[in-house]
Amino acid sequence: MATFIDKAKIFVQGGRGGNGCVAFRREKFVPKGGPAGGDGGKGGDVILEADRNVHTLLDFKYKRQYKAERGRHGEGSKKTGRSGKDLIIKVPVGTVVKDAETGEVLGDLTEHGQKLVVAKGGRGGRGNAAFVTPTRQAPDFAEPGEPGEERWIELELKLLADVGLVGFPNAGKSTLLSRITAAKPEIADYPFTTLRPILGVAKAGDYSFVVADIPGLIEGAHAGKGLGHEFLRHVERTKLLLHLIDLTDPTRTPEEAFEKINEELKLYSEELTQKPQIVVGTKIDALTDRSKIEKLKEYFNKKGYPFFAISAVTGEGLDELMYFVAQKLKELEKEDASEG
Ligand SMILES: Nc1nc2c(ncn2[C@@H]2O[C@H](COP(=O)(O)OP(=O)(O)OP(=O)(O)O)[C@@H](O)[C@H]2O)c(=O)[nH]1
Ligand SMILES: [Mg+2]
Repeated sequence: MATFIDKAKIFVQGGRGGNGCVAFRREKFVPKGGPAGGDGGKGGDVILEADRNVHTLLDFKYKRQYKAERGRHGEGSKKTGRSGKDLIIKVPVGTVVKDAETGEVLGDLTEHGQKLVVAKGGRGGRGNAAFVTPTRQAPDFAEPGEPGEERWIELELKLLADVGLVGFPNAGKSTLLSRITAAKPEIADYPFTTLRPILGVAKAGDYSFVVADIPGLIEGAHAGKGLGHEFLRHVERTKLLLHLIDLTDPTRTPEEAFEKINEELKLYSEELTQKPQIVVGTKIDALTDRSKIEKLKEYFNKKGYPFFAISAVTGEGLDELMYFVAQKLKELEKEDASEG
């Protein structure tokens, strides 16, 4: 299975507790009434919550500091300060949480809705009303609030690829991966540049998904030609395939390329050909005659496959493709959920 570990390190800090208050009741004719300073409110906790609608740890690369709200200070008339709100951070189901310093596992969020407090808010300080004793009728001091817990934590997620890239060598699979994710696969103008699967996290709007780039397939791969097709097991569990076809390839037509690769997929496993496939014509920046794009679209649509034409070099067509892939994945997820 193509898995890779998505990791993030973030700083979490519980809210500080509010200070206790020093106050005295105001009463007519009494210069100093009884002590009436309320307690400070508790600081908010920082809580992680597993959410099935979050898929990657990508967001944590951009925002690293998470602080819960502080508690309000106590007030006169023995009024306790309001507690700080908890800060709830949504993480993907399957996230393992560790203390970054000690490596201690703090929790394993395996189910939707599961919560883990990673930084407790500080206790509120007691107000002076709390310090009254028989011998000390008018304490003029109160406690400060306690600071919230703080620490660096490490989030770790084992990912399965959602989307697999298939196609002949040189089709532009690795170039596409490098364009839509932060992965840095090797890219070269000779076949079999990619020797083992590489995964990256792609983002379309607020939706992210994992893409697996695999070595190129050739005719006869099932019989061990080229790199064989053993690595196809890495795309077996993906939800959909992007079938990349080099539209500038002089050695075979796009239609032929499509058929040949599908024959190979079928020889590996019938199931693989049942997966939704999106046909992606590549390198359109280098295409001299663009008139064939429309015809190809018609051809593949008629066969029941969506078709997109892109250039991973200039970026043309990528936004549309990524948007479509995200929509499709969301649909497939919904079907999955309704099937239980
Ligand atoms: N002009 C142009 N060239 C591209 C484009 N995408 C990829 N290429 C070139 O095509 C060649 C092959 O690209 P790769 O991304 O390595 O192809 P691959 O499908 O990963 O190949 P293998 O790993 O060997 O299976 C490289 O020279 C790329 O620079 C594109 O959109 N436009
Ligand atoms: Mg490659």
